[in-house]
Amino acid sequence: MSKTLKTAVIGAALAAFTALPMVASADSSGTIKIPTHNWSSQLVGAEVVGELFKMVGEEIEYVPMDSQTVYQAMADGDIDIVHEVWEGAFGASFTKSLETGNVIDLLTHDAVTREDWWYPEYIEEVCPGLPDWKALDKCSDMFARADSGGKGVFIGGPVDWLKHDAEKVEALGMNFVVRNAGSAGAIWAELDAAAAQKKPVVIFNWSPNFIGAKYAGKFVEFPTHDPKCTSDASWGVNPNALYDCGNPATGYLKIGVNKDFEKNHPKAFKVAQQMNFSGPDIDKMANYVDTDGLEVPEAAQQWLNDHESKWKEWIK
Ligand code: TMO
Repeated sequence: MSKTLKTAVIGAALAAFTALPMVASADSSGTIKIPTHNWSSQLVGAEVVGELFKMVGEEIEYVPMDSQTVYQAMADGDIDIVHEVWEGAFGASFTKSLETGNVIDLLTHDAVTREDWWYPEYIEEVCPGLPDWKALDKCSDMFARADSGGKGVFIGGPVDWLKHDAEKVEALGMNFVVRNAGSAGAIWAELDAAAAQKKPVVIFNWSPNFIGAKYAGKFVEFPTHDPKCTSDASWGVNPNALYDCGNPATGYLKIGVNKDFEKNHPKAFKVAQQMNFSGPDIDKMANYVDTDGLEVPEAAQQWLNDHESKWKEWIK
């Protein structure tokens, strides 16, 4: 058999195998299922977590997955661990999964997180009053595009990050429209294109992330987040609407695991209990990929090489 034909046959066999219905719940003889999502620090961190689990003798498998439905998948036992639970984007879905009793809130990383509208600092020269959201709204014309009907354009993240930006625009009566980027890379492309010509642009961004090192910029200050903002319409500046506020400015970053993770994978569970990513850890994981151009596995290796004294403690 020729080499290419052999590869094709093996490929077909693999495809048939992976098409089998997936058996729910990872048993102790099985592999640890780690989800992968659509932003760089998560992809690199997933690889780091997987490498650490391998070091203690576990088998792992990466499962590309929607970043909201992963919480139900973790409750169902199809996913073992979510190592980057961002409060702003995923707090609601995570809380719901905890309420099933099948997911454990394992720990909170040192990294403090924020996810919200963000602009490069040069815009302050032409739009006075920033970072206040009302000032941004007064400057909405500057952010308009040929096809936005005179409204400012906000470049939002992929829809699975579920940021309720359109609801926020509506609740606050802003003269903006939301355009969801298809990927994190598409957001950076919008920013790069605008920054090259010092043109106004307002995008979804988050911290920790690589972008602060590349461009100075600030988050837009919306009315301060309160849990009631997303559950009680009467709360806030608009008494008839939810989402009339910013996202949490000091959000958590957590690890969640399936409730049987400890029983099924005791060695990995011990490692997971010791893990702790700082803000700079998350920054660097993103930066290796988005600025330095490393592939995800290389970026993970780079992080491991540079932080050996840290993770050695976790796998003791
Ligand atoms: C979900 N994210 C961290 C990209 O805001």
